[in-house]
Order: sequence, then structure tokens, then C-alpha cells
Amino acid sequence: MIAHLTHWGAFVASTDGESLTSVRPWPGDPDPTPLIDNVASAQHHSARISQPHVRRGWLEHGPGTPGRGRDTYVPVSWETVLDLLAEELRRVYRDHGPDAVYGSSYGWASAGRFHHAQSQLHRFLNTLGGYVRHVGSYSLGTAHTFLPHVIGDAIWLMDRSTSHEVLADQTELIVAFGGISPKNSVTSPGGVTRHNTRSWVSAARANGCRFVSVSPLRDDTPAEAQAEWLAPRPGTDAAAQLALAFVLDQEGLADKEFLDRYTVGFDRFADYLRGVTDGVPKTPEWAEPITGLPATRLRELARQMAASRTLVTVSWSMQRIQHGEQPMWLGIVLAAMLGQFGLPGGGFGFGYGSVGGVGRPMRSHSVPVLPQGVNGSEQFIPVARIADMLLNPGAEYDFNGERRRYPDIKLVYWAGGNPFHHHQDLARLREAFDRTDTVVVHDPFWSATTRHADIVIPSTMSIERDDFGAGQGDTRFLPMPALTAPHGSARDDYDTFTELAGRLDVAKEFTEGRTSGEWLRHLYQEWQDRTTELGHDYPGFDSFMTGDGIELPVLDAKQVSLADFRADPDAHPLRTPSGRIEIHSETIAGFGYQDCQGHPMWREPDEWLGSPRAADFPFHLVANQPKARLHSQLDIGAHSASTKIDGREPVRMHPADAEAAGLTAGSIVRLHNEHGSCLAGLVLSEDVRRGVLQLSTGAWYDPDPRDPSFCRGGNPNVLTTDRPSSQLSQACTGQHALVAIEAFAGPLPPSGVHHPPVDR
Ligand SMILES: Nc1nc2c(c(=O)[nH]1)N[C@H]1C(S)=C(S)[C@@H](COP(=O)(O)OP(=O)(O)OC[C@H]3O[C@@H](n4cnc5c(=O)[nH]c(N)nc54)[C@H](O)[C@@H]3O)O[C@H]1N2
Ligand SMILES: Nc1nc2c(c(=O)[nH]1)N[C@H]1C(S)=C(S)[C@@H](COP(=O)(O)OP(=O)(O)OC[C@H]3O[C@@H](n4cnc5c(=O)[nH]c(N)nc54)[C@H](O)[C@@H]3O)O[C@H]1N2
Ligand SMILES: [Mo]
Repeated sequence: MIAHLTHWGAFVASTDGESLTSVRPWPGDPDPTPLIDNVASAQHHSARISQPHVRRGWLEHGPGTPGRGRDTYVPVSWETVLDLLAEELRRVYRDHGPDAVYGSSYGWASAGRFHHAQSQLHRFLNTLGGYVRHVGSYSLGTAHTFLPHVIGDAIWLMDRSTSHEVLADQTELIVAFGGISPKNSVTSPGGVTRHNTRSWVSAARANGCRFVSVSPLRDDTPAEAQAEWLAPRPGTDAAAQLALAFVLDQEGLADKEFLDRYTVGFDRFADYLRGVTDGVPKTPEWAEPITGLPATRLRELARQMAASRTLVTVSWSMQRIQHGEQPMWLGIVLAAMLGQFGLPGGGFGFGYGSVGGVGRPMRSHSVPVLPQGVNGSEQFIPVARIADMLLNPGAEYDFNGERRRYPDIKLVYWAGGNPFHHHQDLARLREAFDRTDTVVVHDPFWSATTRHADIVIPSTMSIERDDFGAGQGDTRFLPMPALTAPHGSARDDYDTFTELAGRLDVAKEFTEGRTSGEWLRHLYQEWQDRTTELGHDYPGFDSFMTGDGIELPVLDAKQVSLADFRADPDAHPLRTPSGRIEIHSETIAGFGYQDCQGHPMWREPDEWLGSPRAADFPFHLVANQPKARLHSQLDIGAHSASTKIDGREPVRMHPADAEAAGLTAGSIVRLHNEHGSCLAGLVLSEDVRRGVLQLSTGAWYDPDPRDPSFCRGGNPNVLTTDRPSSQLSQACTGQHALVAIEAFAGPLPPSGVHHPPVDR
């Protein structure tokens, strides 16, 4: 039995050299996840890519030939594809330079530090002169840009989250906007070895902590929490938070000393809260018709929050919407008014439950990574502006106080990500992809993005190569020796880049003379030298690779967020312009944006049930992360496939809504709006708020051959809008869309994504 690490957990497997013959949870995992069952069943699926391919139109007519997503593919040899690709890279770098290459390659790829596909690609493109990069992420795009203005960098803040142990011990009330999701915390970038969400939540509950889960879905917080479920209309949390703040202010429950010493700008905000600036006091009675939450309950909750050791926590989903700054900002303001920042178990949390790492104490040292080199291009875009960039080269846009211009991209290069999974309004993304000369994709699978590529490079899966890895915030550093041979002629991304680098005369720069095996040994050795200096005694590389991993020490198991800031805000200022929590931000106010102003406020989004569009599209779709897989990864795997209805992604709906619409459980339905439509299998559940539909992301985009805006498999991104969170953040808002739903009458169309798009 050999251990292996995935983003969603570690497992041990038996193997016959070609396939995994059995997969079991890693013995150290107290609460393993069925997601590990997706791996073995996907490895040799017909949707795996077994050799390089080139899109027919591109092969026959050259770069710039449209037809991506509609053409078939021609299988070619490795020699042929590497020669073609090297020649095309030479042409583009020679004629257009690195500012014409979009190589940012957003995506999660696989666990394992050395073979991390995006790092490999970045290192390779840097040897050629560089590439247009992205800033931010789909996960945290709004937070990355916005939080530094008001409290500090998002990752910095989350690394310092109060530990689960302290919450379980000290917290009396957890008010969780967006819940503390047991389905999301099974994953973390790089992996989670010991799943602990249900256990720390149970411990807190046993200790008397009460949970209030504010969310359209009851199961966004584990059953163990026995949470009170408050289900606002999606997208209206800011109004509920304002009402809570109003009561704290009105009833003298706000901690004035804390506000004076640790924050700036409360007075400006208070004028808005009290209605001085706009004549509208943000009372619970004001919030009730917006949110659908009873005013009496909001008033009482505010009092309970003031009377308890209270954690206000906000999930990442809350900022993946239009005006996503506001609920994060108001979560911080509420916690500041309660005055419990830096106290054990109190204050503000961001992302508890969103990934498994939040709330794990910081490790005392990091794990090895591949150096990426230096990027010769200064160009970047906020990550979710990809379609805008490809459709509008040279156009101007706002971002975080700057007026920027989109570059003119000739070549798009992806390894380890799936934009036709992660981006919004996929029919528009297809148009955007058709504007470039060349699209290159490395992937183990015929993913939706591979099916929009010109040059298709088959990659190994992580089980097919030697590596090592540790998840963000996880304390187990595991060896990941190869479990099987590669599928077909698939190659490690590193080996593909090595071959290309040879053809482009940068072999020495890219490889530094090392094979992948030699890199692993080298990176480990460097790490061991560094940690030895710090006084640790870890095994040598060979014993590490045959052992069961290293337990990494943490700095402080009883970590408390911003305790140092509370102790001495002058000695430990926040990394904000004022060094304090900014309830009013002069910086943001100075940008002069309409859609994100100097202090938090309630702003009506375009996608919400209060919009006039709800007359035509009466359901609020929550397009959240999938429970049965990570994003689009291994959607064909056994566990993910077992959740489908007639091969379509499940959509959840309240039984009373279904009855009113004449829809029956287990039937195939069609969701639609102005952008597109998709099929899904109907699941009825009282865990869903009335007026809400939940269709998770990640079903493989399976466009109807005549209509790319119709997805036969149930990908919600044919329905979402490619609208930024704000001029400030320009982030992804894929979480929400207004839709209509109806029974699907026609014969079920076949799936188009389970077989290679190759001429037969
Ligand atoms: N509507 C809506 N859309 C969303 C979201 C939402 O909330 N709502 N959430 C967004 C978020 S937060 C995220 S992070 C994104 C996720 O978007 P992505 O990270 O792009 O999604 P993945 O499915 O993880 O894509 C990873 C790809 O890498 C491939 N891969 C795995 N290992 C390797 C490897 O070793 N080498 C190579 N070359 N390829 C490999 C996989 O097969 C897969 O195709 O989606 C976003 N999209
Ligand atoms: N199993 C699994 N786990 C994952 C992932 C995965 O693909 N699969 N992806 C990982 C990644 S990349 C990321 S970024 C994180 C994302 O972590 P999150 O962004 O926190 O995850 P989501 O599932 O998108 O959203 C969490 C919940 O927020 C609720 N919600 C949506 N809109 C609203 C609203 O307006 N108000 C309130 N109060 N609640 C709302 C939804 O009911 C949803 O279930 O998850 C990670 N974890
Ligand atoms: Mo994400």
C-alpha cells in the first residue's frame, strides 16, 4: 500500500502497475471523504487523452483559423506536435513578444509540489521572455483586491485565523454568513490529510457554543452544529448585516473604546447607518423586506452577539458575487462594533469551511516548491477578465484605482486549469477563444478547454509520477511515489517543457541540467538544509520517499487572530493605509467608483429576487462548489457519476416550489435565462430556501452542436453573467444567476463529452 495526496485528501492504494486495484482512506484521516473514489475510475476512462492531437482547422489552415469547439482533432506523434508547437512559440515570441502570450493558466491542477502544472508552465514561459499573468483568483478575487484597503491581505489574514481548537474552547456564538461548509472544507490547495470540520464543530457545540448559519442552504453548516438556520434571499446579506449593526449602534451595544482605538471612519459609516446621509435608517424593519429575515429575529440576534463571545465569519462565496466587497466589509464592521478582535474565540473569521486550511495554525516552516524564474512581461489582468481581454484588445478598464488597457493576445497557453469550467457565460468565452491565433492546452483529460484548443498535449495524472506534497495549512508532508505507469503516451508536463525548451534553445535555463527525479532530490535537499539550520532533524531524501511522511510543527496551536494587534496596535499595525481597521477607506473613496464607495453599504445586485428580471427568471440560482468532486476534476469518476440523474448534474429545489411549478423529483429539467440553458436532474430538498435553486459547478460543459449556449450536462456557467464584482475588484461573480426552470420534454440528448472529439 502506497500513500498518495490529492487536493481533497490522502489515500492508500494497491496497484498492478497499470491501474489502482484498491483505494482506501489514509489511515490517519478521522473523517475521510468519498471524493477519493473518483481517481481510480477516471484514470483509463475514454475521456482520457492518450496521445497528442491537433485541431483539424488549425493543422490544415494554420494559426488564426476559427472553429474552436466545433472542429475535430487529428492524432499526431509527439515529434510532430513538439515541432509544431516549438515553431509556433518561436513565431509568436519573435513577432509579438511576451505581451502577446496569455500564459497565466489559472486553475488548481493536481496536488504535488514539483509537478504543479501552472508553476511548470510559468517557469517554461519565463525562459522564453515571459507572459501576461493574472492577479487574484476565482476563489478570492474580490477579497484579494479589497481586503488590503480595510484590514490586510486576504491570505495574510486567513493564515492568522483563530484555530479550531480555540474556537471550540472559547466561542459562545458563531454567526456564519455563507455557513461553515462541510462539503467545501474537505479540500484545500495541495490537500487535507485529516478532515476535522465535523469534529471541531461538534466539540464547540458540546462546549455550549451556538451556531447561526446564514445561508440559502441548510446543509452549508454541518448537522453537528445544530445551527439555527436563517435563510436570507441570496445576495442580501449586506442588508441583514446593516440591520445588526444598526441595533448595536442604537442600543449602545457597540464597543466605542475599541472603535476609537483600533478603527478609523466609524462616524462616516454611522451617518449612513442611521440614515443621516440618505434619509434611510438601516433598521431591521428596513432589512426585512429586502432579506426576507424577520426584523424581530435580527434585533434579538444583535443583542445575543453583543452578550456573547462571538465570532462573525464570512464564507468566500459571499465575495464571489456582484458587490462582494460589502458583506465582507460589513462582517468586519460588525466584529469591530462587538470589539472582540484579538480575543480568543471572538472577532472576525474569513473562509471557515471554505477550504480545510482556514483555522489551522501556521506551520513553523514551508515545504519545497519549484522556482518559477523571472517574468519579462509586466502585463497582467484581473483573472476573471479573460473574455473581456480576448474580445477587446486595447480597451480600457478600471481596476483598483488604476485605468488599465487590455493586451493583444495571440497565443493562449493553459496547463492545469479549465477556463471552460471556471469562467462565466461560456458561449461568450467560446467567442473570445476564437479570436486568438493559437490555443495550447496540457491536460490528462478531454476537458471542455482541451476541446477548445488547437494543440492538445496529454499530461500524466499525479498518480503516474513521483512527487511530494503538503496542503496549505496542513501539517503532513507526504511523499507521493508514482502508483502506476502513465496512461497511453501521456507525459509529465515537465518532460514536455523540457523537450520544447530543447527545440527553443533554452534547455539549460529550464532544466538547469536536471531530470524531474533530480529536481525532487535537489528541492528536498535544499529544504532539508534549511530546516536543519532551524534545528529540525528530518530524514534524507531516499528514506523520506519510502516513508510515511513528516509531521510539520506549528507555531502556536492556540493561534488567535490579530491578538498582537489588539495587544498593541502601534507596535503591530495592520497593513492598511492607517494601520487600523478601515470602516471608512479614504483610498477607496479616492478612486471615485460608483459601485464601491468609501464605506460599506447595501447595493442592489443585478442578480437577485428583488430585481425586475425576476418576473421572467423567478429563481435565484446558487452555483456553488460541488460536493462530489473538486470543480470539474474527475467528473467522470465513480463518486461524482453516482450523484447524477440520467447522466445530468443534480439541481436541488424546495419541494413546495417544485409542486407549484409542476416538477417531479428525479425528472430532467431545463434551466434557462438570457445567456443560455442547461439540463439537470431534479432533486427535492427542504434544505433549500424557497425561491432558490442550487446547481453546483463542475459538470463538464457539453454544448449542443448547434447551440453552444445549451449545455446538455448541467454546467451552470452557461447561465452565469461575465459581470465583475465592481470596478474596484473586477472579480468573478459566478455564484449567482437568475433563472427560470421547466420540465424538459424532448428526448434526452446524448452526452458529447465522454469520448474523444476525434474523426472516426
Ligand atoms: N459559476 C461559478 N463558477 C465558478 C465558481 C463558482 O462559485 N461559481 N468558482 C470558481 C472557483 S472558486 C474556482 S477556484 C474555479 C476552478 O477552476 P479550475 O481550477 O480551472 O477547475 P479544475 O476543474 O480544478 O481544473 C483543473 C484542470 O487541470 C487538469 N489537471 C489536473 N492535474 C493536471 C496536471 O498535472 N497537469 C495538467 N496539465 N493538467 C492537470 C484537470 O484535469 C482539470 O482540467 O472555478 C470557478 N468557477
Ligand atoms: N467539495 C469541494 N470542495 C471545495 C471545492 C470544490 O470544488 N469541491 N472548491 C474549493 C474552492 S476552489 C473554493 S474557492 C472554495 C469555495 O468556498 P466557498 O466560496 O465558501 O464555497 P461555495 O460552495 O461556492 O459557497 C458556500 C455556500 O455559500 C452559500 N451562499 C451562496 N450565496 C450566498 C448568499 O448570497 N448569502 C449567503 N448567506 N450564503 C450564500 C451557498 O449556499 C454555498 O453553498 O471551496 C473549496 N472546496
Ligand atoms: Mo476557488
